[in-house]
Amino acid sequence: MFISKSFIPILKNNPAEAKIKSHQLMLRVGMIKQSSAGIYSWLPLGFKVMKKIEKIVREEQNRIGAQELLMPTIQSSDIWKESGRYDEYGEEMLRIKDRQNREMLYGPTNEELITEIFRSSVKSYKSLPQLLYHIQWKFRDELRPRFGIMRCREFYMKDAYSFDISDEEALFSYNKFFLSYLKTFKRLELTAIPMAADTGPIGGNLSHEFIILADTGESKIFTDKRIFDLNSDGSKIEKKSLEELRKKYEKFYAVTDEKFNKNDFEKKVPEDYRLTTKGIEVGHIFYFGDKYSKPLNAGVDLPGGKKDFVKMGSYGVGVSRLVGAIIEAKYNEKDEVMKWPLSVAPYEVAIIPLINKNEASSLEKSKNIYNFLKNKNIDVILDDTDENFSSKMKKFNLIGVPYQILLGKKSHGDLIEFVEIGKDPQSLSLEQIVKILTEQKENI
Ligand code: 5CA
Repeated sequence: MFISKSFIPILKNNPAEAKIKSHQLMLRVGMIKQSSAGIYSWLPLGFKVMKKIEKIVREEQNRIGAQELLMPTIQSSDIWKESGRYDEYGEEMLRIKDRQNREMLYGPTNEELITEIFRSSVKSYKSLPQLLYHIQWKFRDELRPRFGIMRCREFYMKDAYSFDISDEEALFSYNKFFLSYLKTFKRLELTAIPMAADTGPIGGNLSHEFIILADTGESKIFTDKRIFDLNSDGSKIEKKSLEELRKKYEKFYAVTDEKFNKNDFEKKVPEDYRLTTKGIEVGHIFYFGDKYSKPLNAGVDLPGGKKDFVKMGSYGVGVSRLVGAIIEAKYNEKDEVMKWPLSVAPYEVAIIPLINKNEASSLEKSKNIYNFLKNKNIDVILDDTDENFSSKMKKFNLIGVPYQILLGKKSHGDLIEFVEIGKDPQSLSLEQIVKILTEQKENI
């Protein structure tokens, strides 16, 4: 992409209405535009990041054997009446009437609809387990939408649902998602900690929120610091290995506000390891047994001929919220610099030439480099405007493209000035640059 042809409407200053850095930055560099309260258009730069996040989320769902489908955004109220949640859900649900005066709604979540799909075709335990997911827009008429896309009304969510024959099998499914979430957030270069959490309107009695630390987060958390040193390395997708993984995490006290108990906290966590802080919920998993399968009558034949309701769980990732959450985690406030993880960066490398009357060849040279990198499958953007060098650099530091090629005075001959944001510049050949980028990408 050449910046002169791109649609990246950058603002000169931070918009006054934005209170936290992710909201400020997303408006400032033209990633999103508010269309009405809590509802946003995703402009090319923001959309690109979100799509890259979505791809990683999808890959990690597929890896544990979940199958993707797509349910509609608009649902009939009938199934919600069957489950009893139509009245329960309250004003957060956007209710709509069609021309036949039928009660419809814009889905805030999909437990009912997926159960209805399941019950219409699965009849035997032989077809279980089933792990199904989709990535779709949701609408929740939040009382106080705020912080841009962090708490908005229309948002993009990955929601998965598991169907199993018994509690034991269902917990195996739950643990698969537990692992998959740890892997997903790691690939996004986030440390997301699973914390025992309340289940709210989704229900059930086993639930973990995946939370990343941030002062601007809306979740209050109480945790043992040692949980930050854990990882999922070596875990296999088998019952015992996944059970051990979850136990390894659950050994440490880590809970959200609603689950907090002062006595437990002080008893279980030595003083030096106690951390009370705030975080952003980027994912939430639930186990709720037959809460939906029973009222919706979703049962299967068991081996002995008896019938039972399937045991279900649901598993959400806030795909659009993650765009803001990554900014909150990665933005360097002191230097006013953003650095996207390479895995989701809107562009992987920016070519920033110094273009002035005396250096007409600089643009030519940068176009050659651009084509060379494109051919190597590197996602590159070239700043071909005639802005001065330092304002170009400032702009890219805000956009957060993690690598920059600076074709200024320090690049001569075959040696090019190459910078990874936050690190010292290096003088490298184009081949060396490609090697670095390709190797980095292989690790994602
Ligand atoms: N059905 C379940 C799991 S599939 C469910 O809806 N869970 S949830 O309510 O916890 O939402 C899942 C994720 O969506 C949350 O962890 C959060 O990251 C994201 N999310 C929820 N509400 C909003 C909102 N108003 N704005 C942006 N993201 C949201």
